[in-house]
Amino acid sequence: MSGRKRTYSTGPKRERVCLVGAQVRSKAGIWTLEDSIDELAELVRAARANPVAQVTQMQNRPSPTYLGAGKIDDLKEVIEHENIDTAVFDDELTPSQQRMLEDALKVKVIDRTALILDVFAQRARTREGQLQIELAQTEYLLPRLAGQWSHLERLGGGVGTRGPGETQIETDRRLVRSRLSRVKKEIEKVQAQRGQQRRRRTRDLFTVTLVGYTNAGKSALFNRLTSGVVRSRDRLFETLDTTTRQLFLPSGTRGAISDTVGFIHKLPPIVVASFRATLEEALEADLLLHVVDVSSHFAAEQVQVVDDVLKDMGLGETPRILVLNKWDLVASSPDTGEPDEFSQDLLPHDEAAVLTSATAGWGLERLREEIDNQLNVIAEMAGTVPAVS
Ligand SMILES: Nc1nc2c(ncn2[C@@H]2O[C@H](COP(=O)(O)OP(=O)(O)OP(=O)(O)O)[C@@H](O)[C@H]2O)c(=O)[nH]1
Ligand SMILES: [Mg+2]
Repeated sequence: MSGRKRTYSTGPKRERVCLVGAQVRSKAGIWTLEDSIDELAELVRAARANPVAQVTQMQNRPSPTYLGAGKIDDLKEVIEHENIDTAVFDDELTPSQQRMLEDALKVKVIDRTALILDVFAQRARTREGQLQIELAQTEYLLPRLAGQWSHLERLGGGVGTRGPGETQIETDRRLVRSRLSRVKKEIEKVQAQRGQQRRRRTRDLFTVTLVGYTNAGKSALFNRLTSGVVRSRDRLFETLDTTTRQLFLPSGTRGAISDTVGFIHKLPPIVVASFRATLEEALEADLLLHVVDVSSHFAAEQVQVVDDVLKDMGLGETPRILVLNKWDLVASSPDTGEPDEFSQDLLPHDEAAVLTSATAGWGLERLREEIDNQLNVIAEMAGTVPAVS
């Protein structure tokens, strides 16, 4: 063996990021400021940057400048001391807040929405996914673009104000608007095709959709329940596109099952809107499988986020099974195989729930049976007979 040291290329240098969060005391929900910042750090890593510092503030009322003046000074100090390239804020900033903060901090300022869009942009693989991201990014950009020029607009036209500045505003807006309408048209085309396929597929099949927080194990379960090969990885927003496969159940009932994009705390409305079409599979589902990572410290908070998004989408009443996944990580003796008994305390009383481990293969038969039962109940209520293969 040679004693020579090997050198490894580390790729492009990762940006050094300072995480910035604020929470108004009276508005503190079940997410603490700390939980939210921990998750922001995960998102920053998913965007291939390095969270190296954080500055947070509890506030009595929201500040027009996001942080109070004293905290902004603290933040400046951290930025200098830690050699920070980018400050990432845990909420959506208004265009004027963003400009003000960039002026004050002299580093790049990114908000949670832009960060999530960035992660999505890196993940989008299909044409539809790319278009949806482009739509969301363009919609995010439009008011900010206007903001960049608003100091000129405020001058109100007239002598001395017409010039390259004003022409530039108009040109930029026109360009962005025409891009918006082009992207929307293209998306409509792709969706019309998918709608047709879906109608053909679901005419006589029950449809089941996996929904849940990002990284809960939806794709891993999907692969277990079908012979699918959706990529399942330990990083946020691995899946952006919906994949559908046939599902065969113990009683012979046949259905279609779809894997979908994951949800996250403070999911920007722009993202929900542009992914609504992807989530149409969920909108038309007979049954939802709400997958939860039971090993997460935030499991209860994540369930709440998903319930809220589903309610907002008008899916509050769709029958669902709560799938408590990653059970292997919390089972008391993981080496002894699938536990027959589990603490009932973990299970909510008002919903059907099943414990699973997609990686260890636990609970899958119970899950299939539960899906089967529920679909049969739905069929009875609707007076239809489930398709039998
Ligand atoms: N230990 C353990 N790990 C699991 C289990 N299910 C999934 N995982 C792991 O959790 C990570 C995320 O799984 P995915 O299937 O990609 O999760 P997802 O819900 O599809 O995530 P998004 O597509 O990002 O929304 C992967 O590394 C999986 O291997 C499980 O039951 N036990
Ligand atoms: Mg996935």
